[in-house]
Amino acid sequence: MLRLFRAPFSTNVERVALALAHKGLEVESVEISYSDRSPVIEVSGQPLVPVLVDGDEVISDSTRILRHLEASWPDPPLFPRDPARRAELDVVLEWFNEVWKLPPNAIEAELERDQPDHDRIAALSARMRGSLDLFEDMLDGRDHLFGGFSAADCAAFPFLKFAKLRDPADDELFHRILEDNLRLDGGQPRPDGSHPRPDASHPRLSAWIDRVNERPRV
Ligand SMILES: N[C@@H](CCC(=O)N[C@@H](CS)C(=O)NCC(=O)O)C(=O)O
Repeated sequence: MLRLFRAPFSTNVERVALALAHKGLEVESVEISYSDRSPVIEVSGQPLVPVLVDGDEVISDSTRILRHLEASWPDPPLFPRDPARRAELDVVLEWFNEVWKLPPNAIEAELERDQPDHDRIAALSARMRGSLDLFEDMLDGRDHLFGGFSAADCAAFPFLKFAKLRDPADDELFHRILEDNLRLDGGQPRPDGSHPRPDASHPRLSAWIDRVNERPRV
C-alpha cells in the first residue's frame, strides 16, 4: 500500500492526488498540520509535503513523485512515450517550477516584510497576469496543456485554479496571492462601464480549470 503524507489545501499535494487518481492508485493518507511536521521529518528527513512512501522507497517533492509514479505504473501515461515530446514536457515542468513560481513566491516574501515594496509587487503581479496568455495559447486546439491529460496539467492546475476557484476555508497567504494576481477578471471594463464575463479574457484557460477540476483526486 502506498502512503501519502499530505496537508490541507496543499498545492503540491494536489498535483500528486490528481496523478494517483489518474493512474487508479489508492493510498493510505497521513494528514499532517503545518504546526507539527515531525511525522514528515521523521519519514523523509525534510519538512515539506507531499511525501510518498512506496515500500522501502521514500520520495519527497511532487515532481519527483510524478516521475516515480510514471516509472512504476506507466499506464495510463502522464508523460509522452516519444523521447522528444517527453523532453518538451520536462522543459515545461522545469519552467513552471523554477520560473513561473518565482513571482508569487517573491510577492509573498515582499508582503511579509515590514515595509513591502509596492512597485516591485506591481511588477511581479504584471508578470503573473501576463503568464495567463501563455496558458491560453497552450490550450489552442487542445483540451489539456500538453495534448492529453498529463503531468503538465497535474503540476500547473493546483496553482492556476486560483484564477477562478478558492475554498473559502483556505486562508493561506500564498493562495490569496495567486487568487489576487491571476484573477480572470475579463480585462478592461466596457465603454458603458459594465464588466465582461469573468472568463471572457481567457476562455480556454477558464474551461480548462473547470475541466481539470472535475477530475478525481485520491
Ligand atoms: N518542491 C516541493 C515543494 C513542497 C512544498 O513547498 N510543500 C508545501 C505545501 S504545498 C509545504 O509543505 N509547506 C509547508 C511550509 O512551507 O510551511 C514539491 O514540489 O513538493
